[in-house]
Amino acid sequence: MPAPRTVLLTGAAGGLGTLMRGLLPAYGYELRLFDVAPIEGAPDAITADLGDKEALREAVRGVDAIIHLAGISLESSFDKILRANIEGTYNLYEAALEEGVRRIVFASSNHAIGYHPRPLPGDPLIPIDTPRRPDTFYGLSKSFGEDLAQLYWDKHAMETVSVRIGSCFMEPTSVRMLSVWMSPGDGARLLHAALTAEEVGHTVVYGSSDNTRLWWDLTTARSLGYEPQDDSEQYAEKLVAEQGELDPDNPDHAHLGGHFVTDPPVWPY
Ligand code: NAI
Ligand code: 15L
Repeated sequence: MPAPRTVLLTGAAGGLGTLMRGLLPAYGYELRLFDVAPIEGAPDAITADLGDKEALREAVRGVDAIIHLAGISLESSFDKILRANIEGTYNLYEAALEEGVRRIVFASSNHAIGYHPRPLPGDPLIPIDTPRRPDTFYGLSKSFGEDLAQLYWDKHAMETVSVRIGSCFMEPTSVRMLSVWMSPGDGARLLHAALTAEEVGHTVVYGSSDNTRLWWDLTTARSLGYEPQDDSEQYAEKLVAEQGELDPDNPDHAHLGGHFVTDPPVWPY
């Protein structure tokens, strides 16, 4: 597909949104920013909630594509997840459909499959079609988002790349992250590939760097043209010295989702 020029970036005030605001313009994109939180130094940013359908409709009007990062990014109460991540993502897709936007990149998460046991050294990598096993209401909302994307492709021919992001931060901060980390530079490379690849229909990919300790298979991401440049291994010596290697008998270390599988459920639901 021709490279989109104007891209709506939802969640632009957040951690990943801030990183991508810095990196994506170098690929030639003009970003339109959207977040419920105001963005300092960005007077044109749209400050609105994903529940505001009118604001969403205006935000998507005229853009070539959308990168959808907005939402609650950790476990929360079901009510909050429902409003921001489930209804919010639906509202965005409806606005995009009404305004004729043809391509969305959806920030899914490893927590859609968080209860899956993590591979031990020598085990095969986790394939992209592994059954989903959300570890939280948060992970469940990402699972919903992937299904919503599939429905809008099948019913309306609206394309989505759902990126099951591992951990995208400046540096990995845990031994688990050595396996799932995506450097900001690789994050931008993957988003660019997802925006420009031909005929993606609805494609689900894992979002990680080319980590020595990788847990999942990046073949589908690579098939979009993604060529990761980074490897977390440069941080391994320090992190392992501080934290030790992962212990397979510790449930926080035994699953893809890490501590999300054992964190106490949020109350009230
Ligand atoms: P974040 O929590 O820093 O940013 C999320 C942004 O969404 C915030 O600026 C917040 O104000 C905005 N937001 C929340 N609810 C909203 C609503 N109802 N309407 C409008 N804006 C709303 O999260 P982060 O780390 O930047 O992640 C971005 C996206 O990527 C999230 O969807 C998250 O689930 C996903 N993701 C991130 C990972 C990471 O490593 N950073 C890993 C896996 C998934
Ligand atoms: C996520 O989905 C979260 O949004 C992010 O804050 C990290 O916790 C990441 O997963 C992770 O699994 O490390």
